[in-house]
Amino acid sequence: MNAHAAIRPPLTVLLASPRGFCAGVDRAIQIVERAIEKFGAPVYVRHEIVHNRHVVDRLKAMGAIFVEEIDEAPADRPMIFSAHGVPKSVPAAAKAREMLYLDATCPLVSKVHVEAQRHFEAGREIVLIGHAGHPEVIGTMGQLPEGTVTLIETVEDVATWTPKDASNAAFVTQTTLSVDDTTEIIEALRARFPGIAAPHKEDICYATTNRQEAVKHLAEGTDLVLVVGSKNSSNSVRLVEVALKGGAKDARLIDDVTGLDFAWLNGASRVGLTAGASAPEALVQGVIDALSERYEVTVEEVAPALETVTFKLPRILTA
Ligand code: 0O3
Ligand code: SF4
Repeated sequence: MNAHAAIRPPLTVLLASPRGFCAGVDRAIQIVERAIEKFGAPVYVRHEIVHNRHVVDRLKAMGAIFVEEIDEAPADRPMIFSAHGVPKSVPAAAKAREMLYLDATCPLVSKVHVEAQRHFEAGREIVLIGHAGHPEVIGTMGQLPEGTVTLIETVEDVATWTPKDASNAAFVTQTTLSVDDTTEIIEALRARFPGIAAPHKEDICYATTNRQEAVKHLAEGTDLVLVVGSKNSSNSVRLVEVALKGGAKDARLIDDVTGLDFAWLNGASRVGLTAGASAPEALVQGVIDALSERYEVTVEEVAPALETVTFKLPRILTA
């Protein structure tokens, strides 16, 4: 051991598991990679395939071009829709332009689209619990005619929703919300509309639930929780909130190790570490490596759930 190593202070890193890529993100990234392999570069992607700067930069280097709307791309190149889902008007426009398109919408987001459609066909008035302006919310609302889905963001919003027939209402949710905040909103909805039609289980997906659960298990008593993820990643931002609510003294979202300010660790002995569903594992390891250069790090995995979910790729890419 050299002299420098001998004076490193001890630091326990509580490493959340599961963390990082979920099955929907893994599938979406593979769709872009395989499409480049099959069709050659460039392939176009509508919106960031997932909300992670590193993922997007890597795919750009491989030959993906990211656009916000399909008319920014030529009609004769493949177009991929992001994991967050798209309004129905988007595939319709792609068909009208005779584009080859691949839908990387997570199957669990598509499931919510189907639920919303079923409620609509059953004549129910629908609320979507979610965050305004998020692409998943735009995609889910865009499954149905404009004005037929009302967005609710908070418990306060519940009081202002006045369906024409209070006995014939339904709700669906964004997949990446805070489980606890959403429970409060659903309780408020049920208190006002006792018969409101609800998802079988809930629309918050398994990956969101498990990542939040793991952070809850480790947050109490930590000096700092680091969440690896990009600022526009809703599920990653939720992990910071869950850590703070769960008792962490501080919690920060960082894109990668370069976002880590060691001043946050002054006096710290227990640090939590996790990653949002769109953040690559190598970035987490980069943080552990950087911490290990300054501290005598002991990594303890906190793993309240095991994940085995995988999703199939579209047939056109596997044939
Ligand atoms: O929805 P969110 O901003 O969390 O999106 P990310 O960071 O790309 O993570 C994947 C989640 C998703 C595609 C929708 O559920
Ligand atoms: Fe699918 Fe959930 Fe991942 Fe979103 S967070 S892509 S819904 S598995």
